[in-house]
Amino acid sequence: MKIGPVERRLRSKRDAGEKLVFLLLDPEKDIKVDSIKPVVEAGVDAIFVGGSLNITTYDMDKYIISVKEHFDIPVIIFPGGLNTLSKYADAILFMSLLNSLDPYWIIGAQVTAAPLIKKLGLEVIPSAYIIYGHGGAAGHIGRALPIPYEQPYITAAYALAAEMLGMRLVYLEAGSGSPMPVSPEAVSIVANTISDPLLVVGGGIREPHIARQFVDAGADAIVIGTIAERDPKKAAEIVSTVKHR
Ligand code: 1GP
Repeated sequence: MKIGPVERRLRSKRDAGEKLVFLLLDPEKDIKVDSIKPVVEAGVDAIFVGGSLNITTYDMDKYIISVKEHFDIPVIIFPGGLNTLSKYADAILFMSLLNSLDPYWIIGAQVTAAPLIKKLGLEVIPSAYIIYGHGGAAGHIGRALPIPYEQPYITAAYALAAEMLGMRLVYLEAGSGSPMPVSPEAVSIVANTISDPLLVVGGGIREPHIARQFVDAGADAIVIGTIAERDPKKAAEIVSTVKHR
């Protein structure tokens, strides 16, 4: 699968030494676009739209249209299932949950989704999704065997396997709203193990210094979601800390 324009843009920023911030918006929570304006304007590079439960394709379409009316940055689907596809997005993280115990989340959903994604004409970013520590709703729904917090080398082995399989983005996920984010040590070990994939870290990032720790450890991008819903001012601080470090 060729690299499309959205991924090219993200990679060229990364290759120029820039660190990236993605804002995750879950249509189920129906966050008003106006409330997250200061967060986006602080320098968010792309908006992820998706979630684990209670989202119809109609919700996805409606929400993405409204996000695109307000902001001129790429909207990327962060899929929670076949119900989260939308032709209005600019791209999709075509993810395999590598540490799921259920083949459905490793390859089953992808087989069903692939022809639909082709029909919708969405840009595909081949991605590995690796669930770590707490795991949150994604870990539960995705039947993950989360990697223990104190075993960063296991995370690195998954990430390396992902790169060897040709995946171009590796997403280390602690789970949305997780009480504990991924360990900076795991991020550093993974960053030193893989060379090409975009390394994305998310789940439980609520403080600027934590975000900073991850990018300093070698993450190319961080994802914030919950903090932008609860405290947009703090979320904007996180964004500017990463963008202007
Ligand atoms: C979840 O990593 C994202 O997939 C964001 O997590 O909601 O905890 O910021 P938070």
